[in-house]
Amino acid sequence: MPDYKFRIYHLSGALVAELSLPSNATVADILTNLPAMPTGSGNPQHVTRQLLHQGRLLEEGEALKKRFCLENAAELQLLQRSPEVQIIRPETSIPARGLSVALCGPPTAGKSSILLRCAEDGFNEGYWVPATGIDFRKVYLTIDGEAVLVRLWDEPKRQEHYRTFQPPFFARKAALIMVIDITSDNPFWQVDHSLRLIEKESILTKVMLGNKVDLESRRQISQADAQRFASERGFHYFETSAKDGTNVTQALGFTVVDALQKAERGDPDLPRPPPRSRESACSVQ
Ligand SMILES: Nc1nc2c(ncn2[C@@H]2O[C@H](COP(=O)(O)OP(=O)(O)OP(=O)(O)O)[C@@H](O)[C@H]2O)c(=O)[nH]1
Ligand SMILES: [Mg+2]
Repeated sequence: MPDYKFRIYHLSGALVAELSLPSNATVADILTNLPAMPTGSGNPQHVTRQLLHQGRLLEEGEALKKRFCLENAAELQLLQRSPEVQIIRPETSIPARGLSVALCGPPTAGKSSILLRCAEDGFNEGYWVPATGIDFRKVYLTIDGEAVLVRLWDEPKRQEHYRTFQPPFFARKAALIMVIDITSDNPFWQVDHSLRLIEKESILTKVMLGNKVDLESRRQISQADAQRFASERGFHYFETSAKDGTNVTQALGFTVVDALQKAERGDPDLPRPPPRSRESACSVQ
């Protein structure tokens, strides 16, 4: 049986790809084989993609053989869009879903400042030390209009990790946001050590923030080098400023959408989602 040939176009008419796929392939196989789209901003971005054939939306599981049995070539249109993410203050609706996200990283990289930017859209010039050692804030997002509660945890000082009365900091977190300081001459201090601490945890998504980009003239590490370090360790990389807010919402939104999508997909390689929490009908930690 010959392969099927597909030409995929943007709605603008620009050609996206030409593919040859075996007759037992599905619509999902076409989507998987499409090239990644440039994001423009340089930041990672989630894109939802769907295909149209002669004006009809195709289901992902649809078999190509059944759909195109009379043809050996077809033209399809690609629909794609990014989820719209906003931080909402104050809470305006009851979130349907919730998850816990851990902020961690070297001292003074800006973890507490990222937390404050997310929770209150504020910034402190001085060091900001949480009174209790461990701090967490509730941050409400909307993703395409759906409210999501993010429990954002600030990493305690190192010695707090080892206090016996506290549960391990990284346990039951859906995602990890590692903050590094691009103006530091040792920006990756203890990053690999932290990664060893989370080896056994159910972390779905890892994001690294190269923070303090408002201090560009004091930059010690190039974006390309930081990006390479991050992706070698399985992190998505953003450059942020907790001071002026650059990319903070985008990075948090990406983290949350990615973790929720992975939890929903229920990939067999991923840890099972934990039980439902009180405030959430469909919750992952
Ligand atoms: N210019 C600039 N300064 C920042 C930024 N983020 C944090 N800072 C400053 O960096 C210092 C440390 O910030 P924190 O948020 O306390 O850093 P941290 O990672 O929580 O530090 P520890 O909890 O002590 O490990 C403070 O003086 C902040 O004002 C940023 O994006 N730009
Ligand atoms: Mg702090």
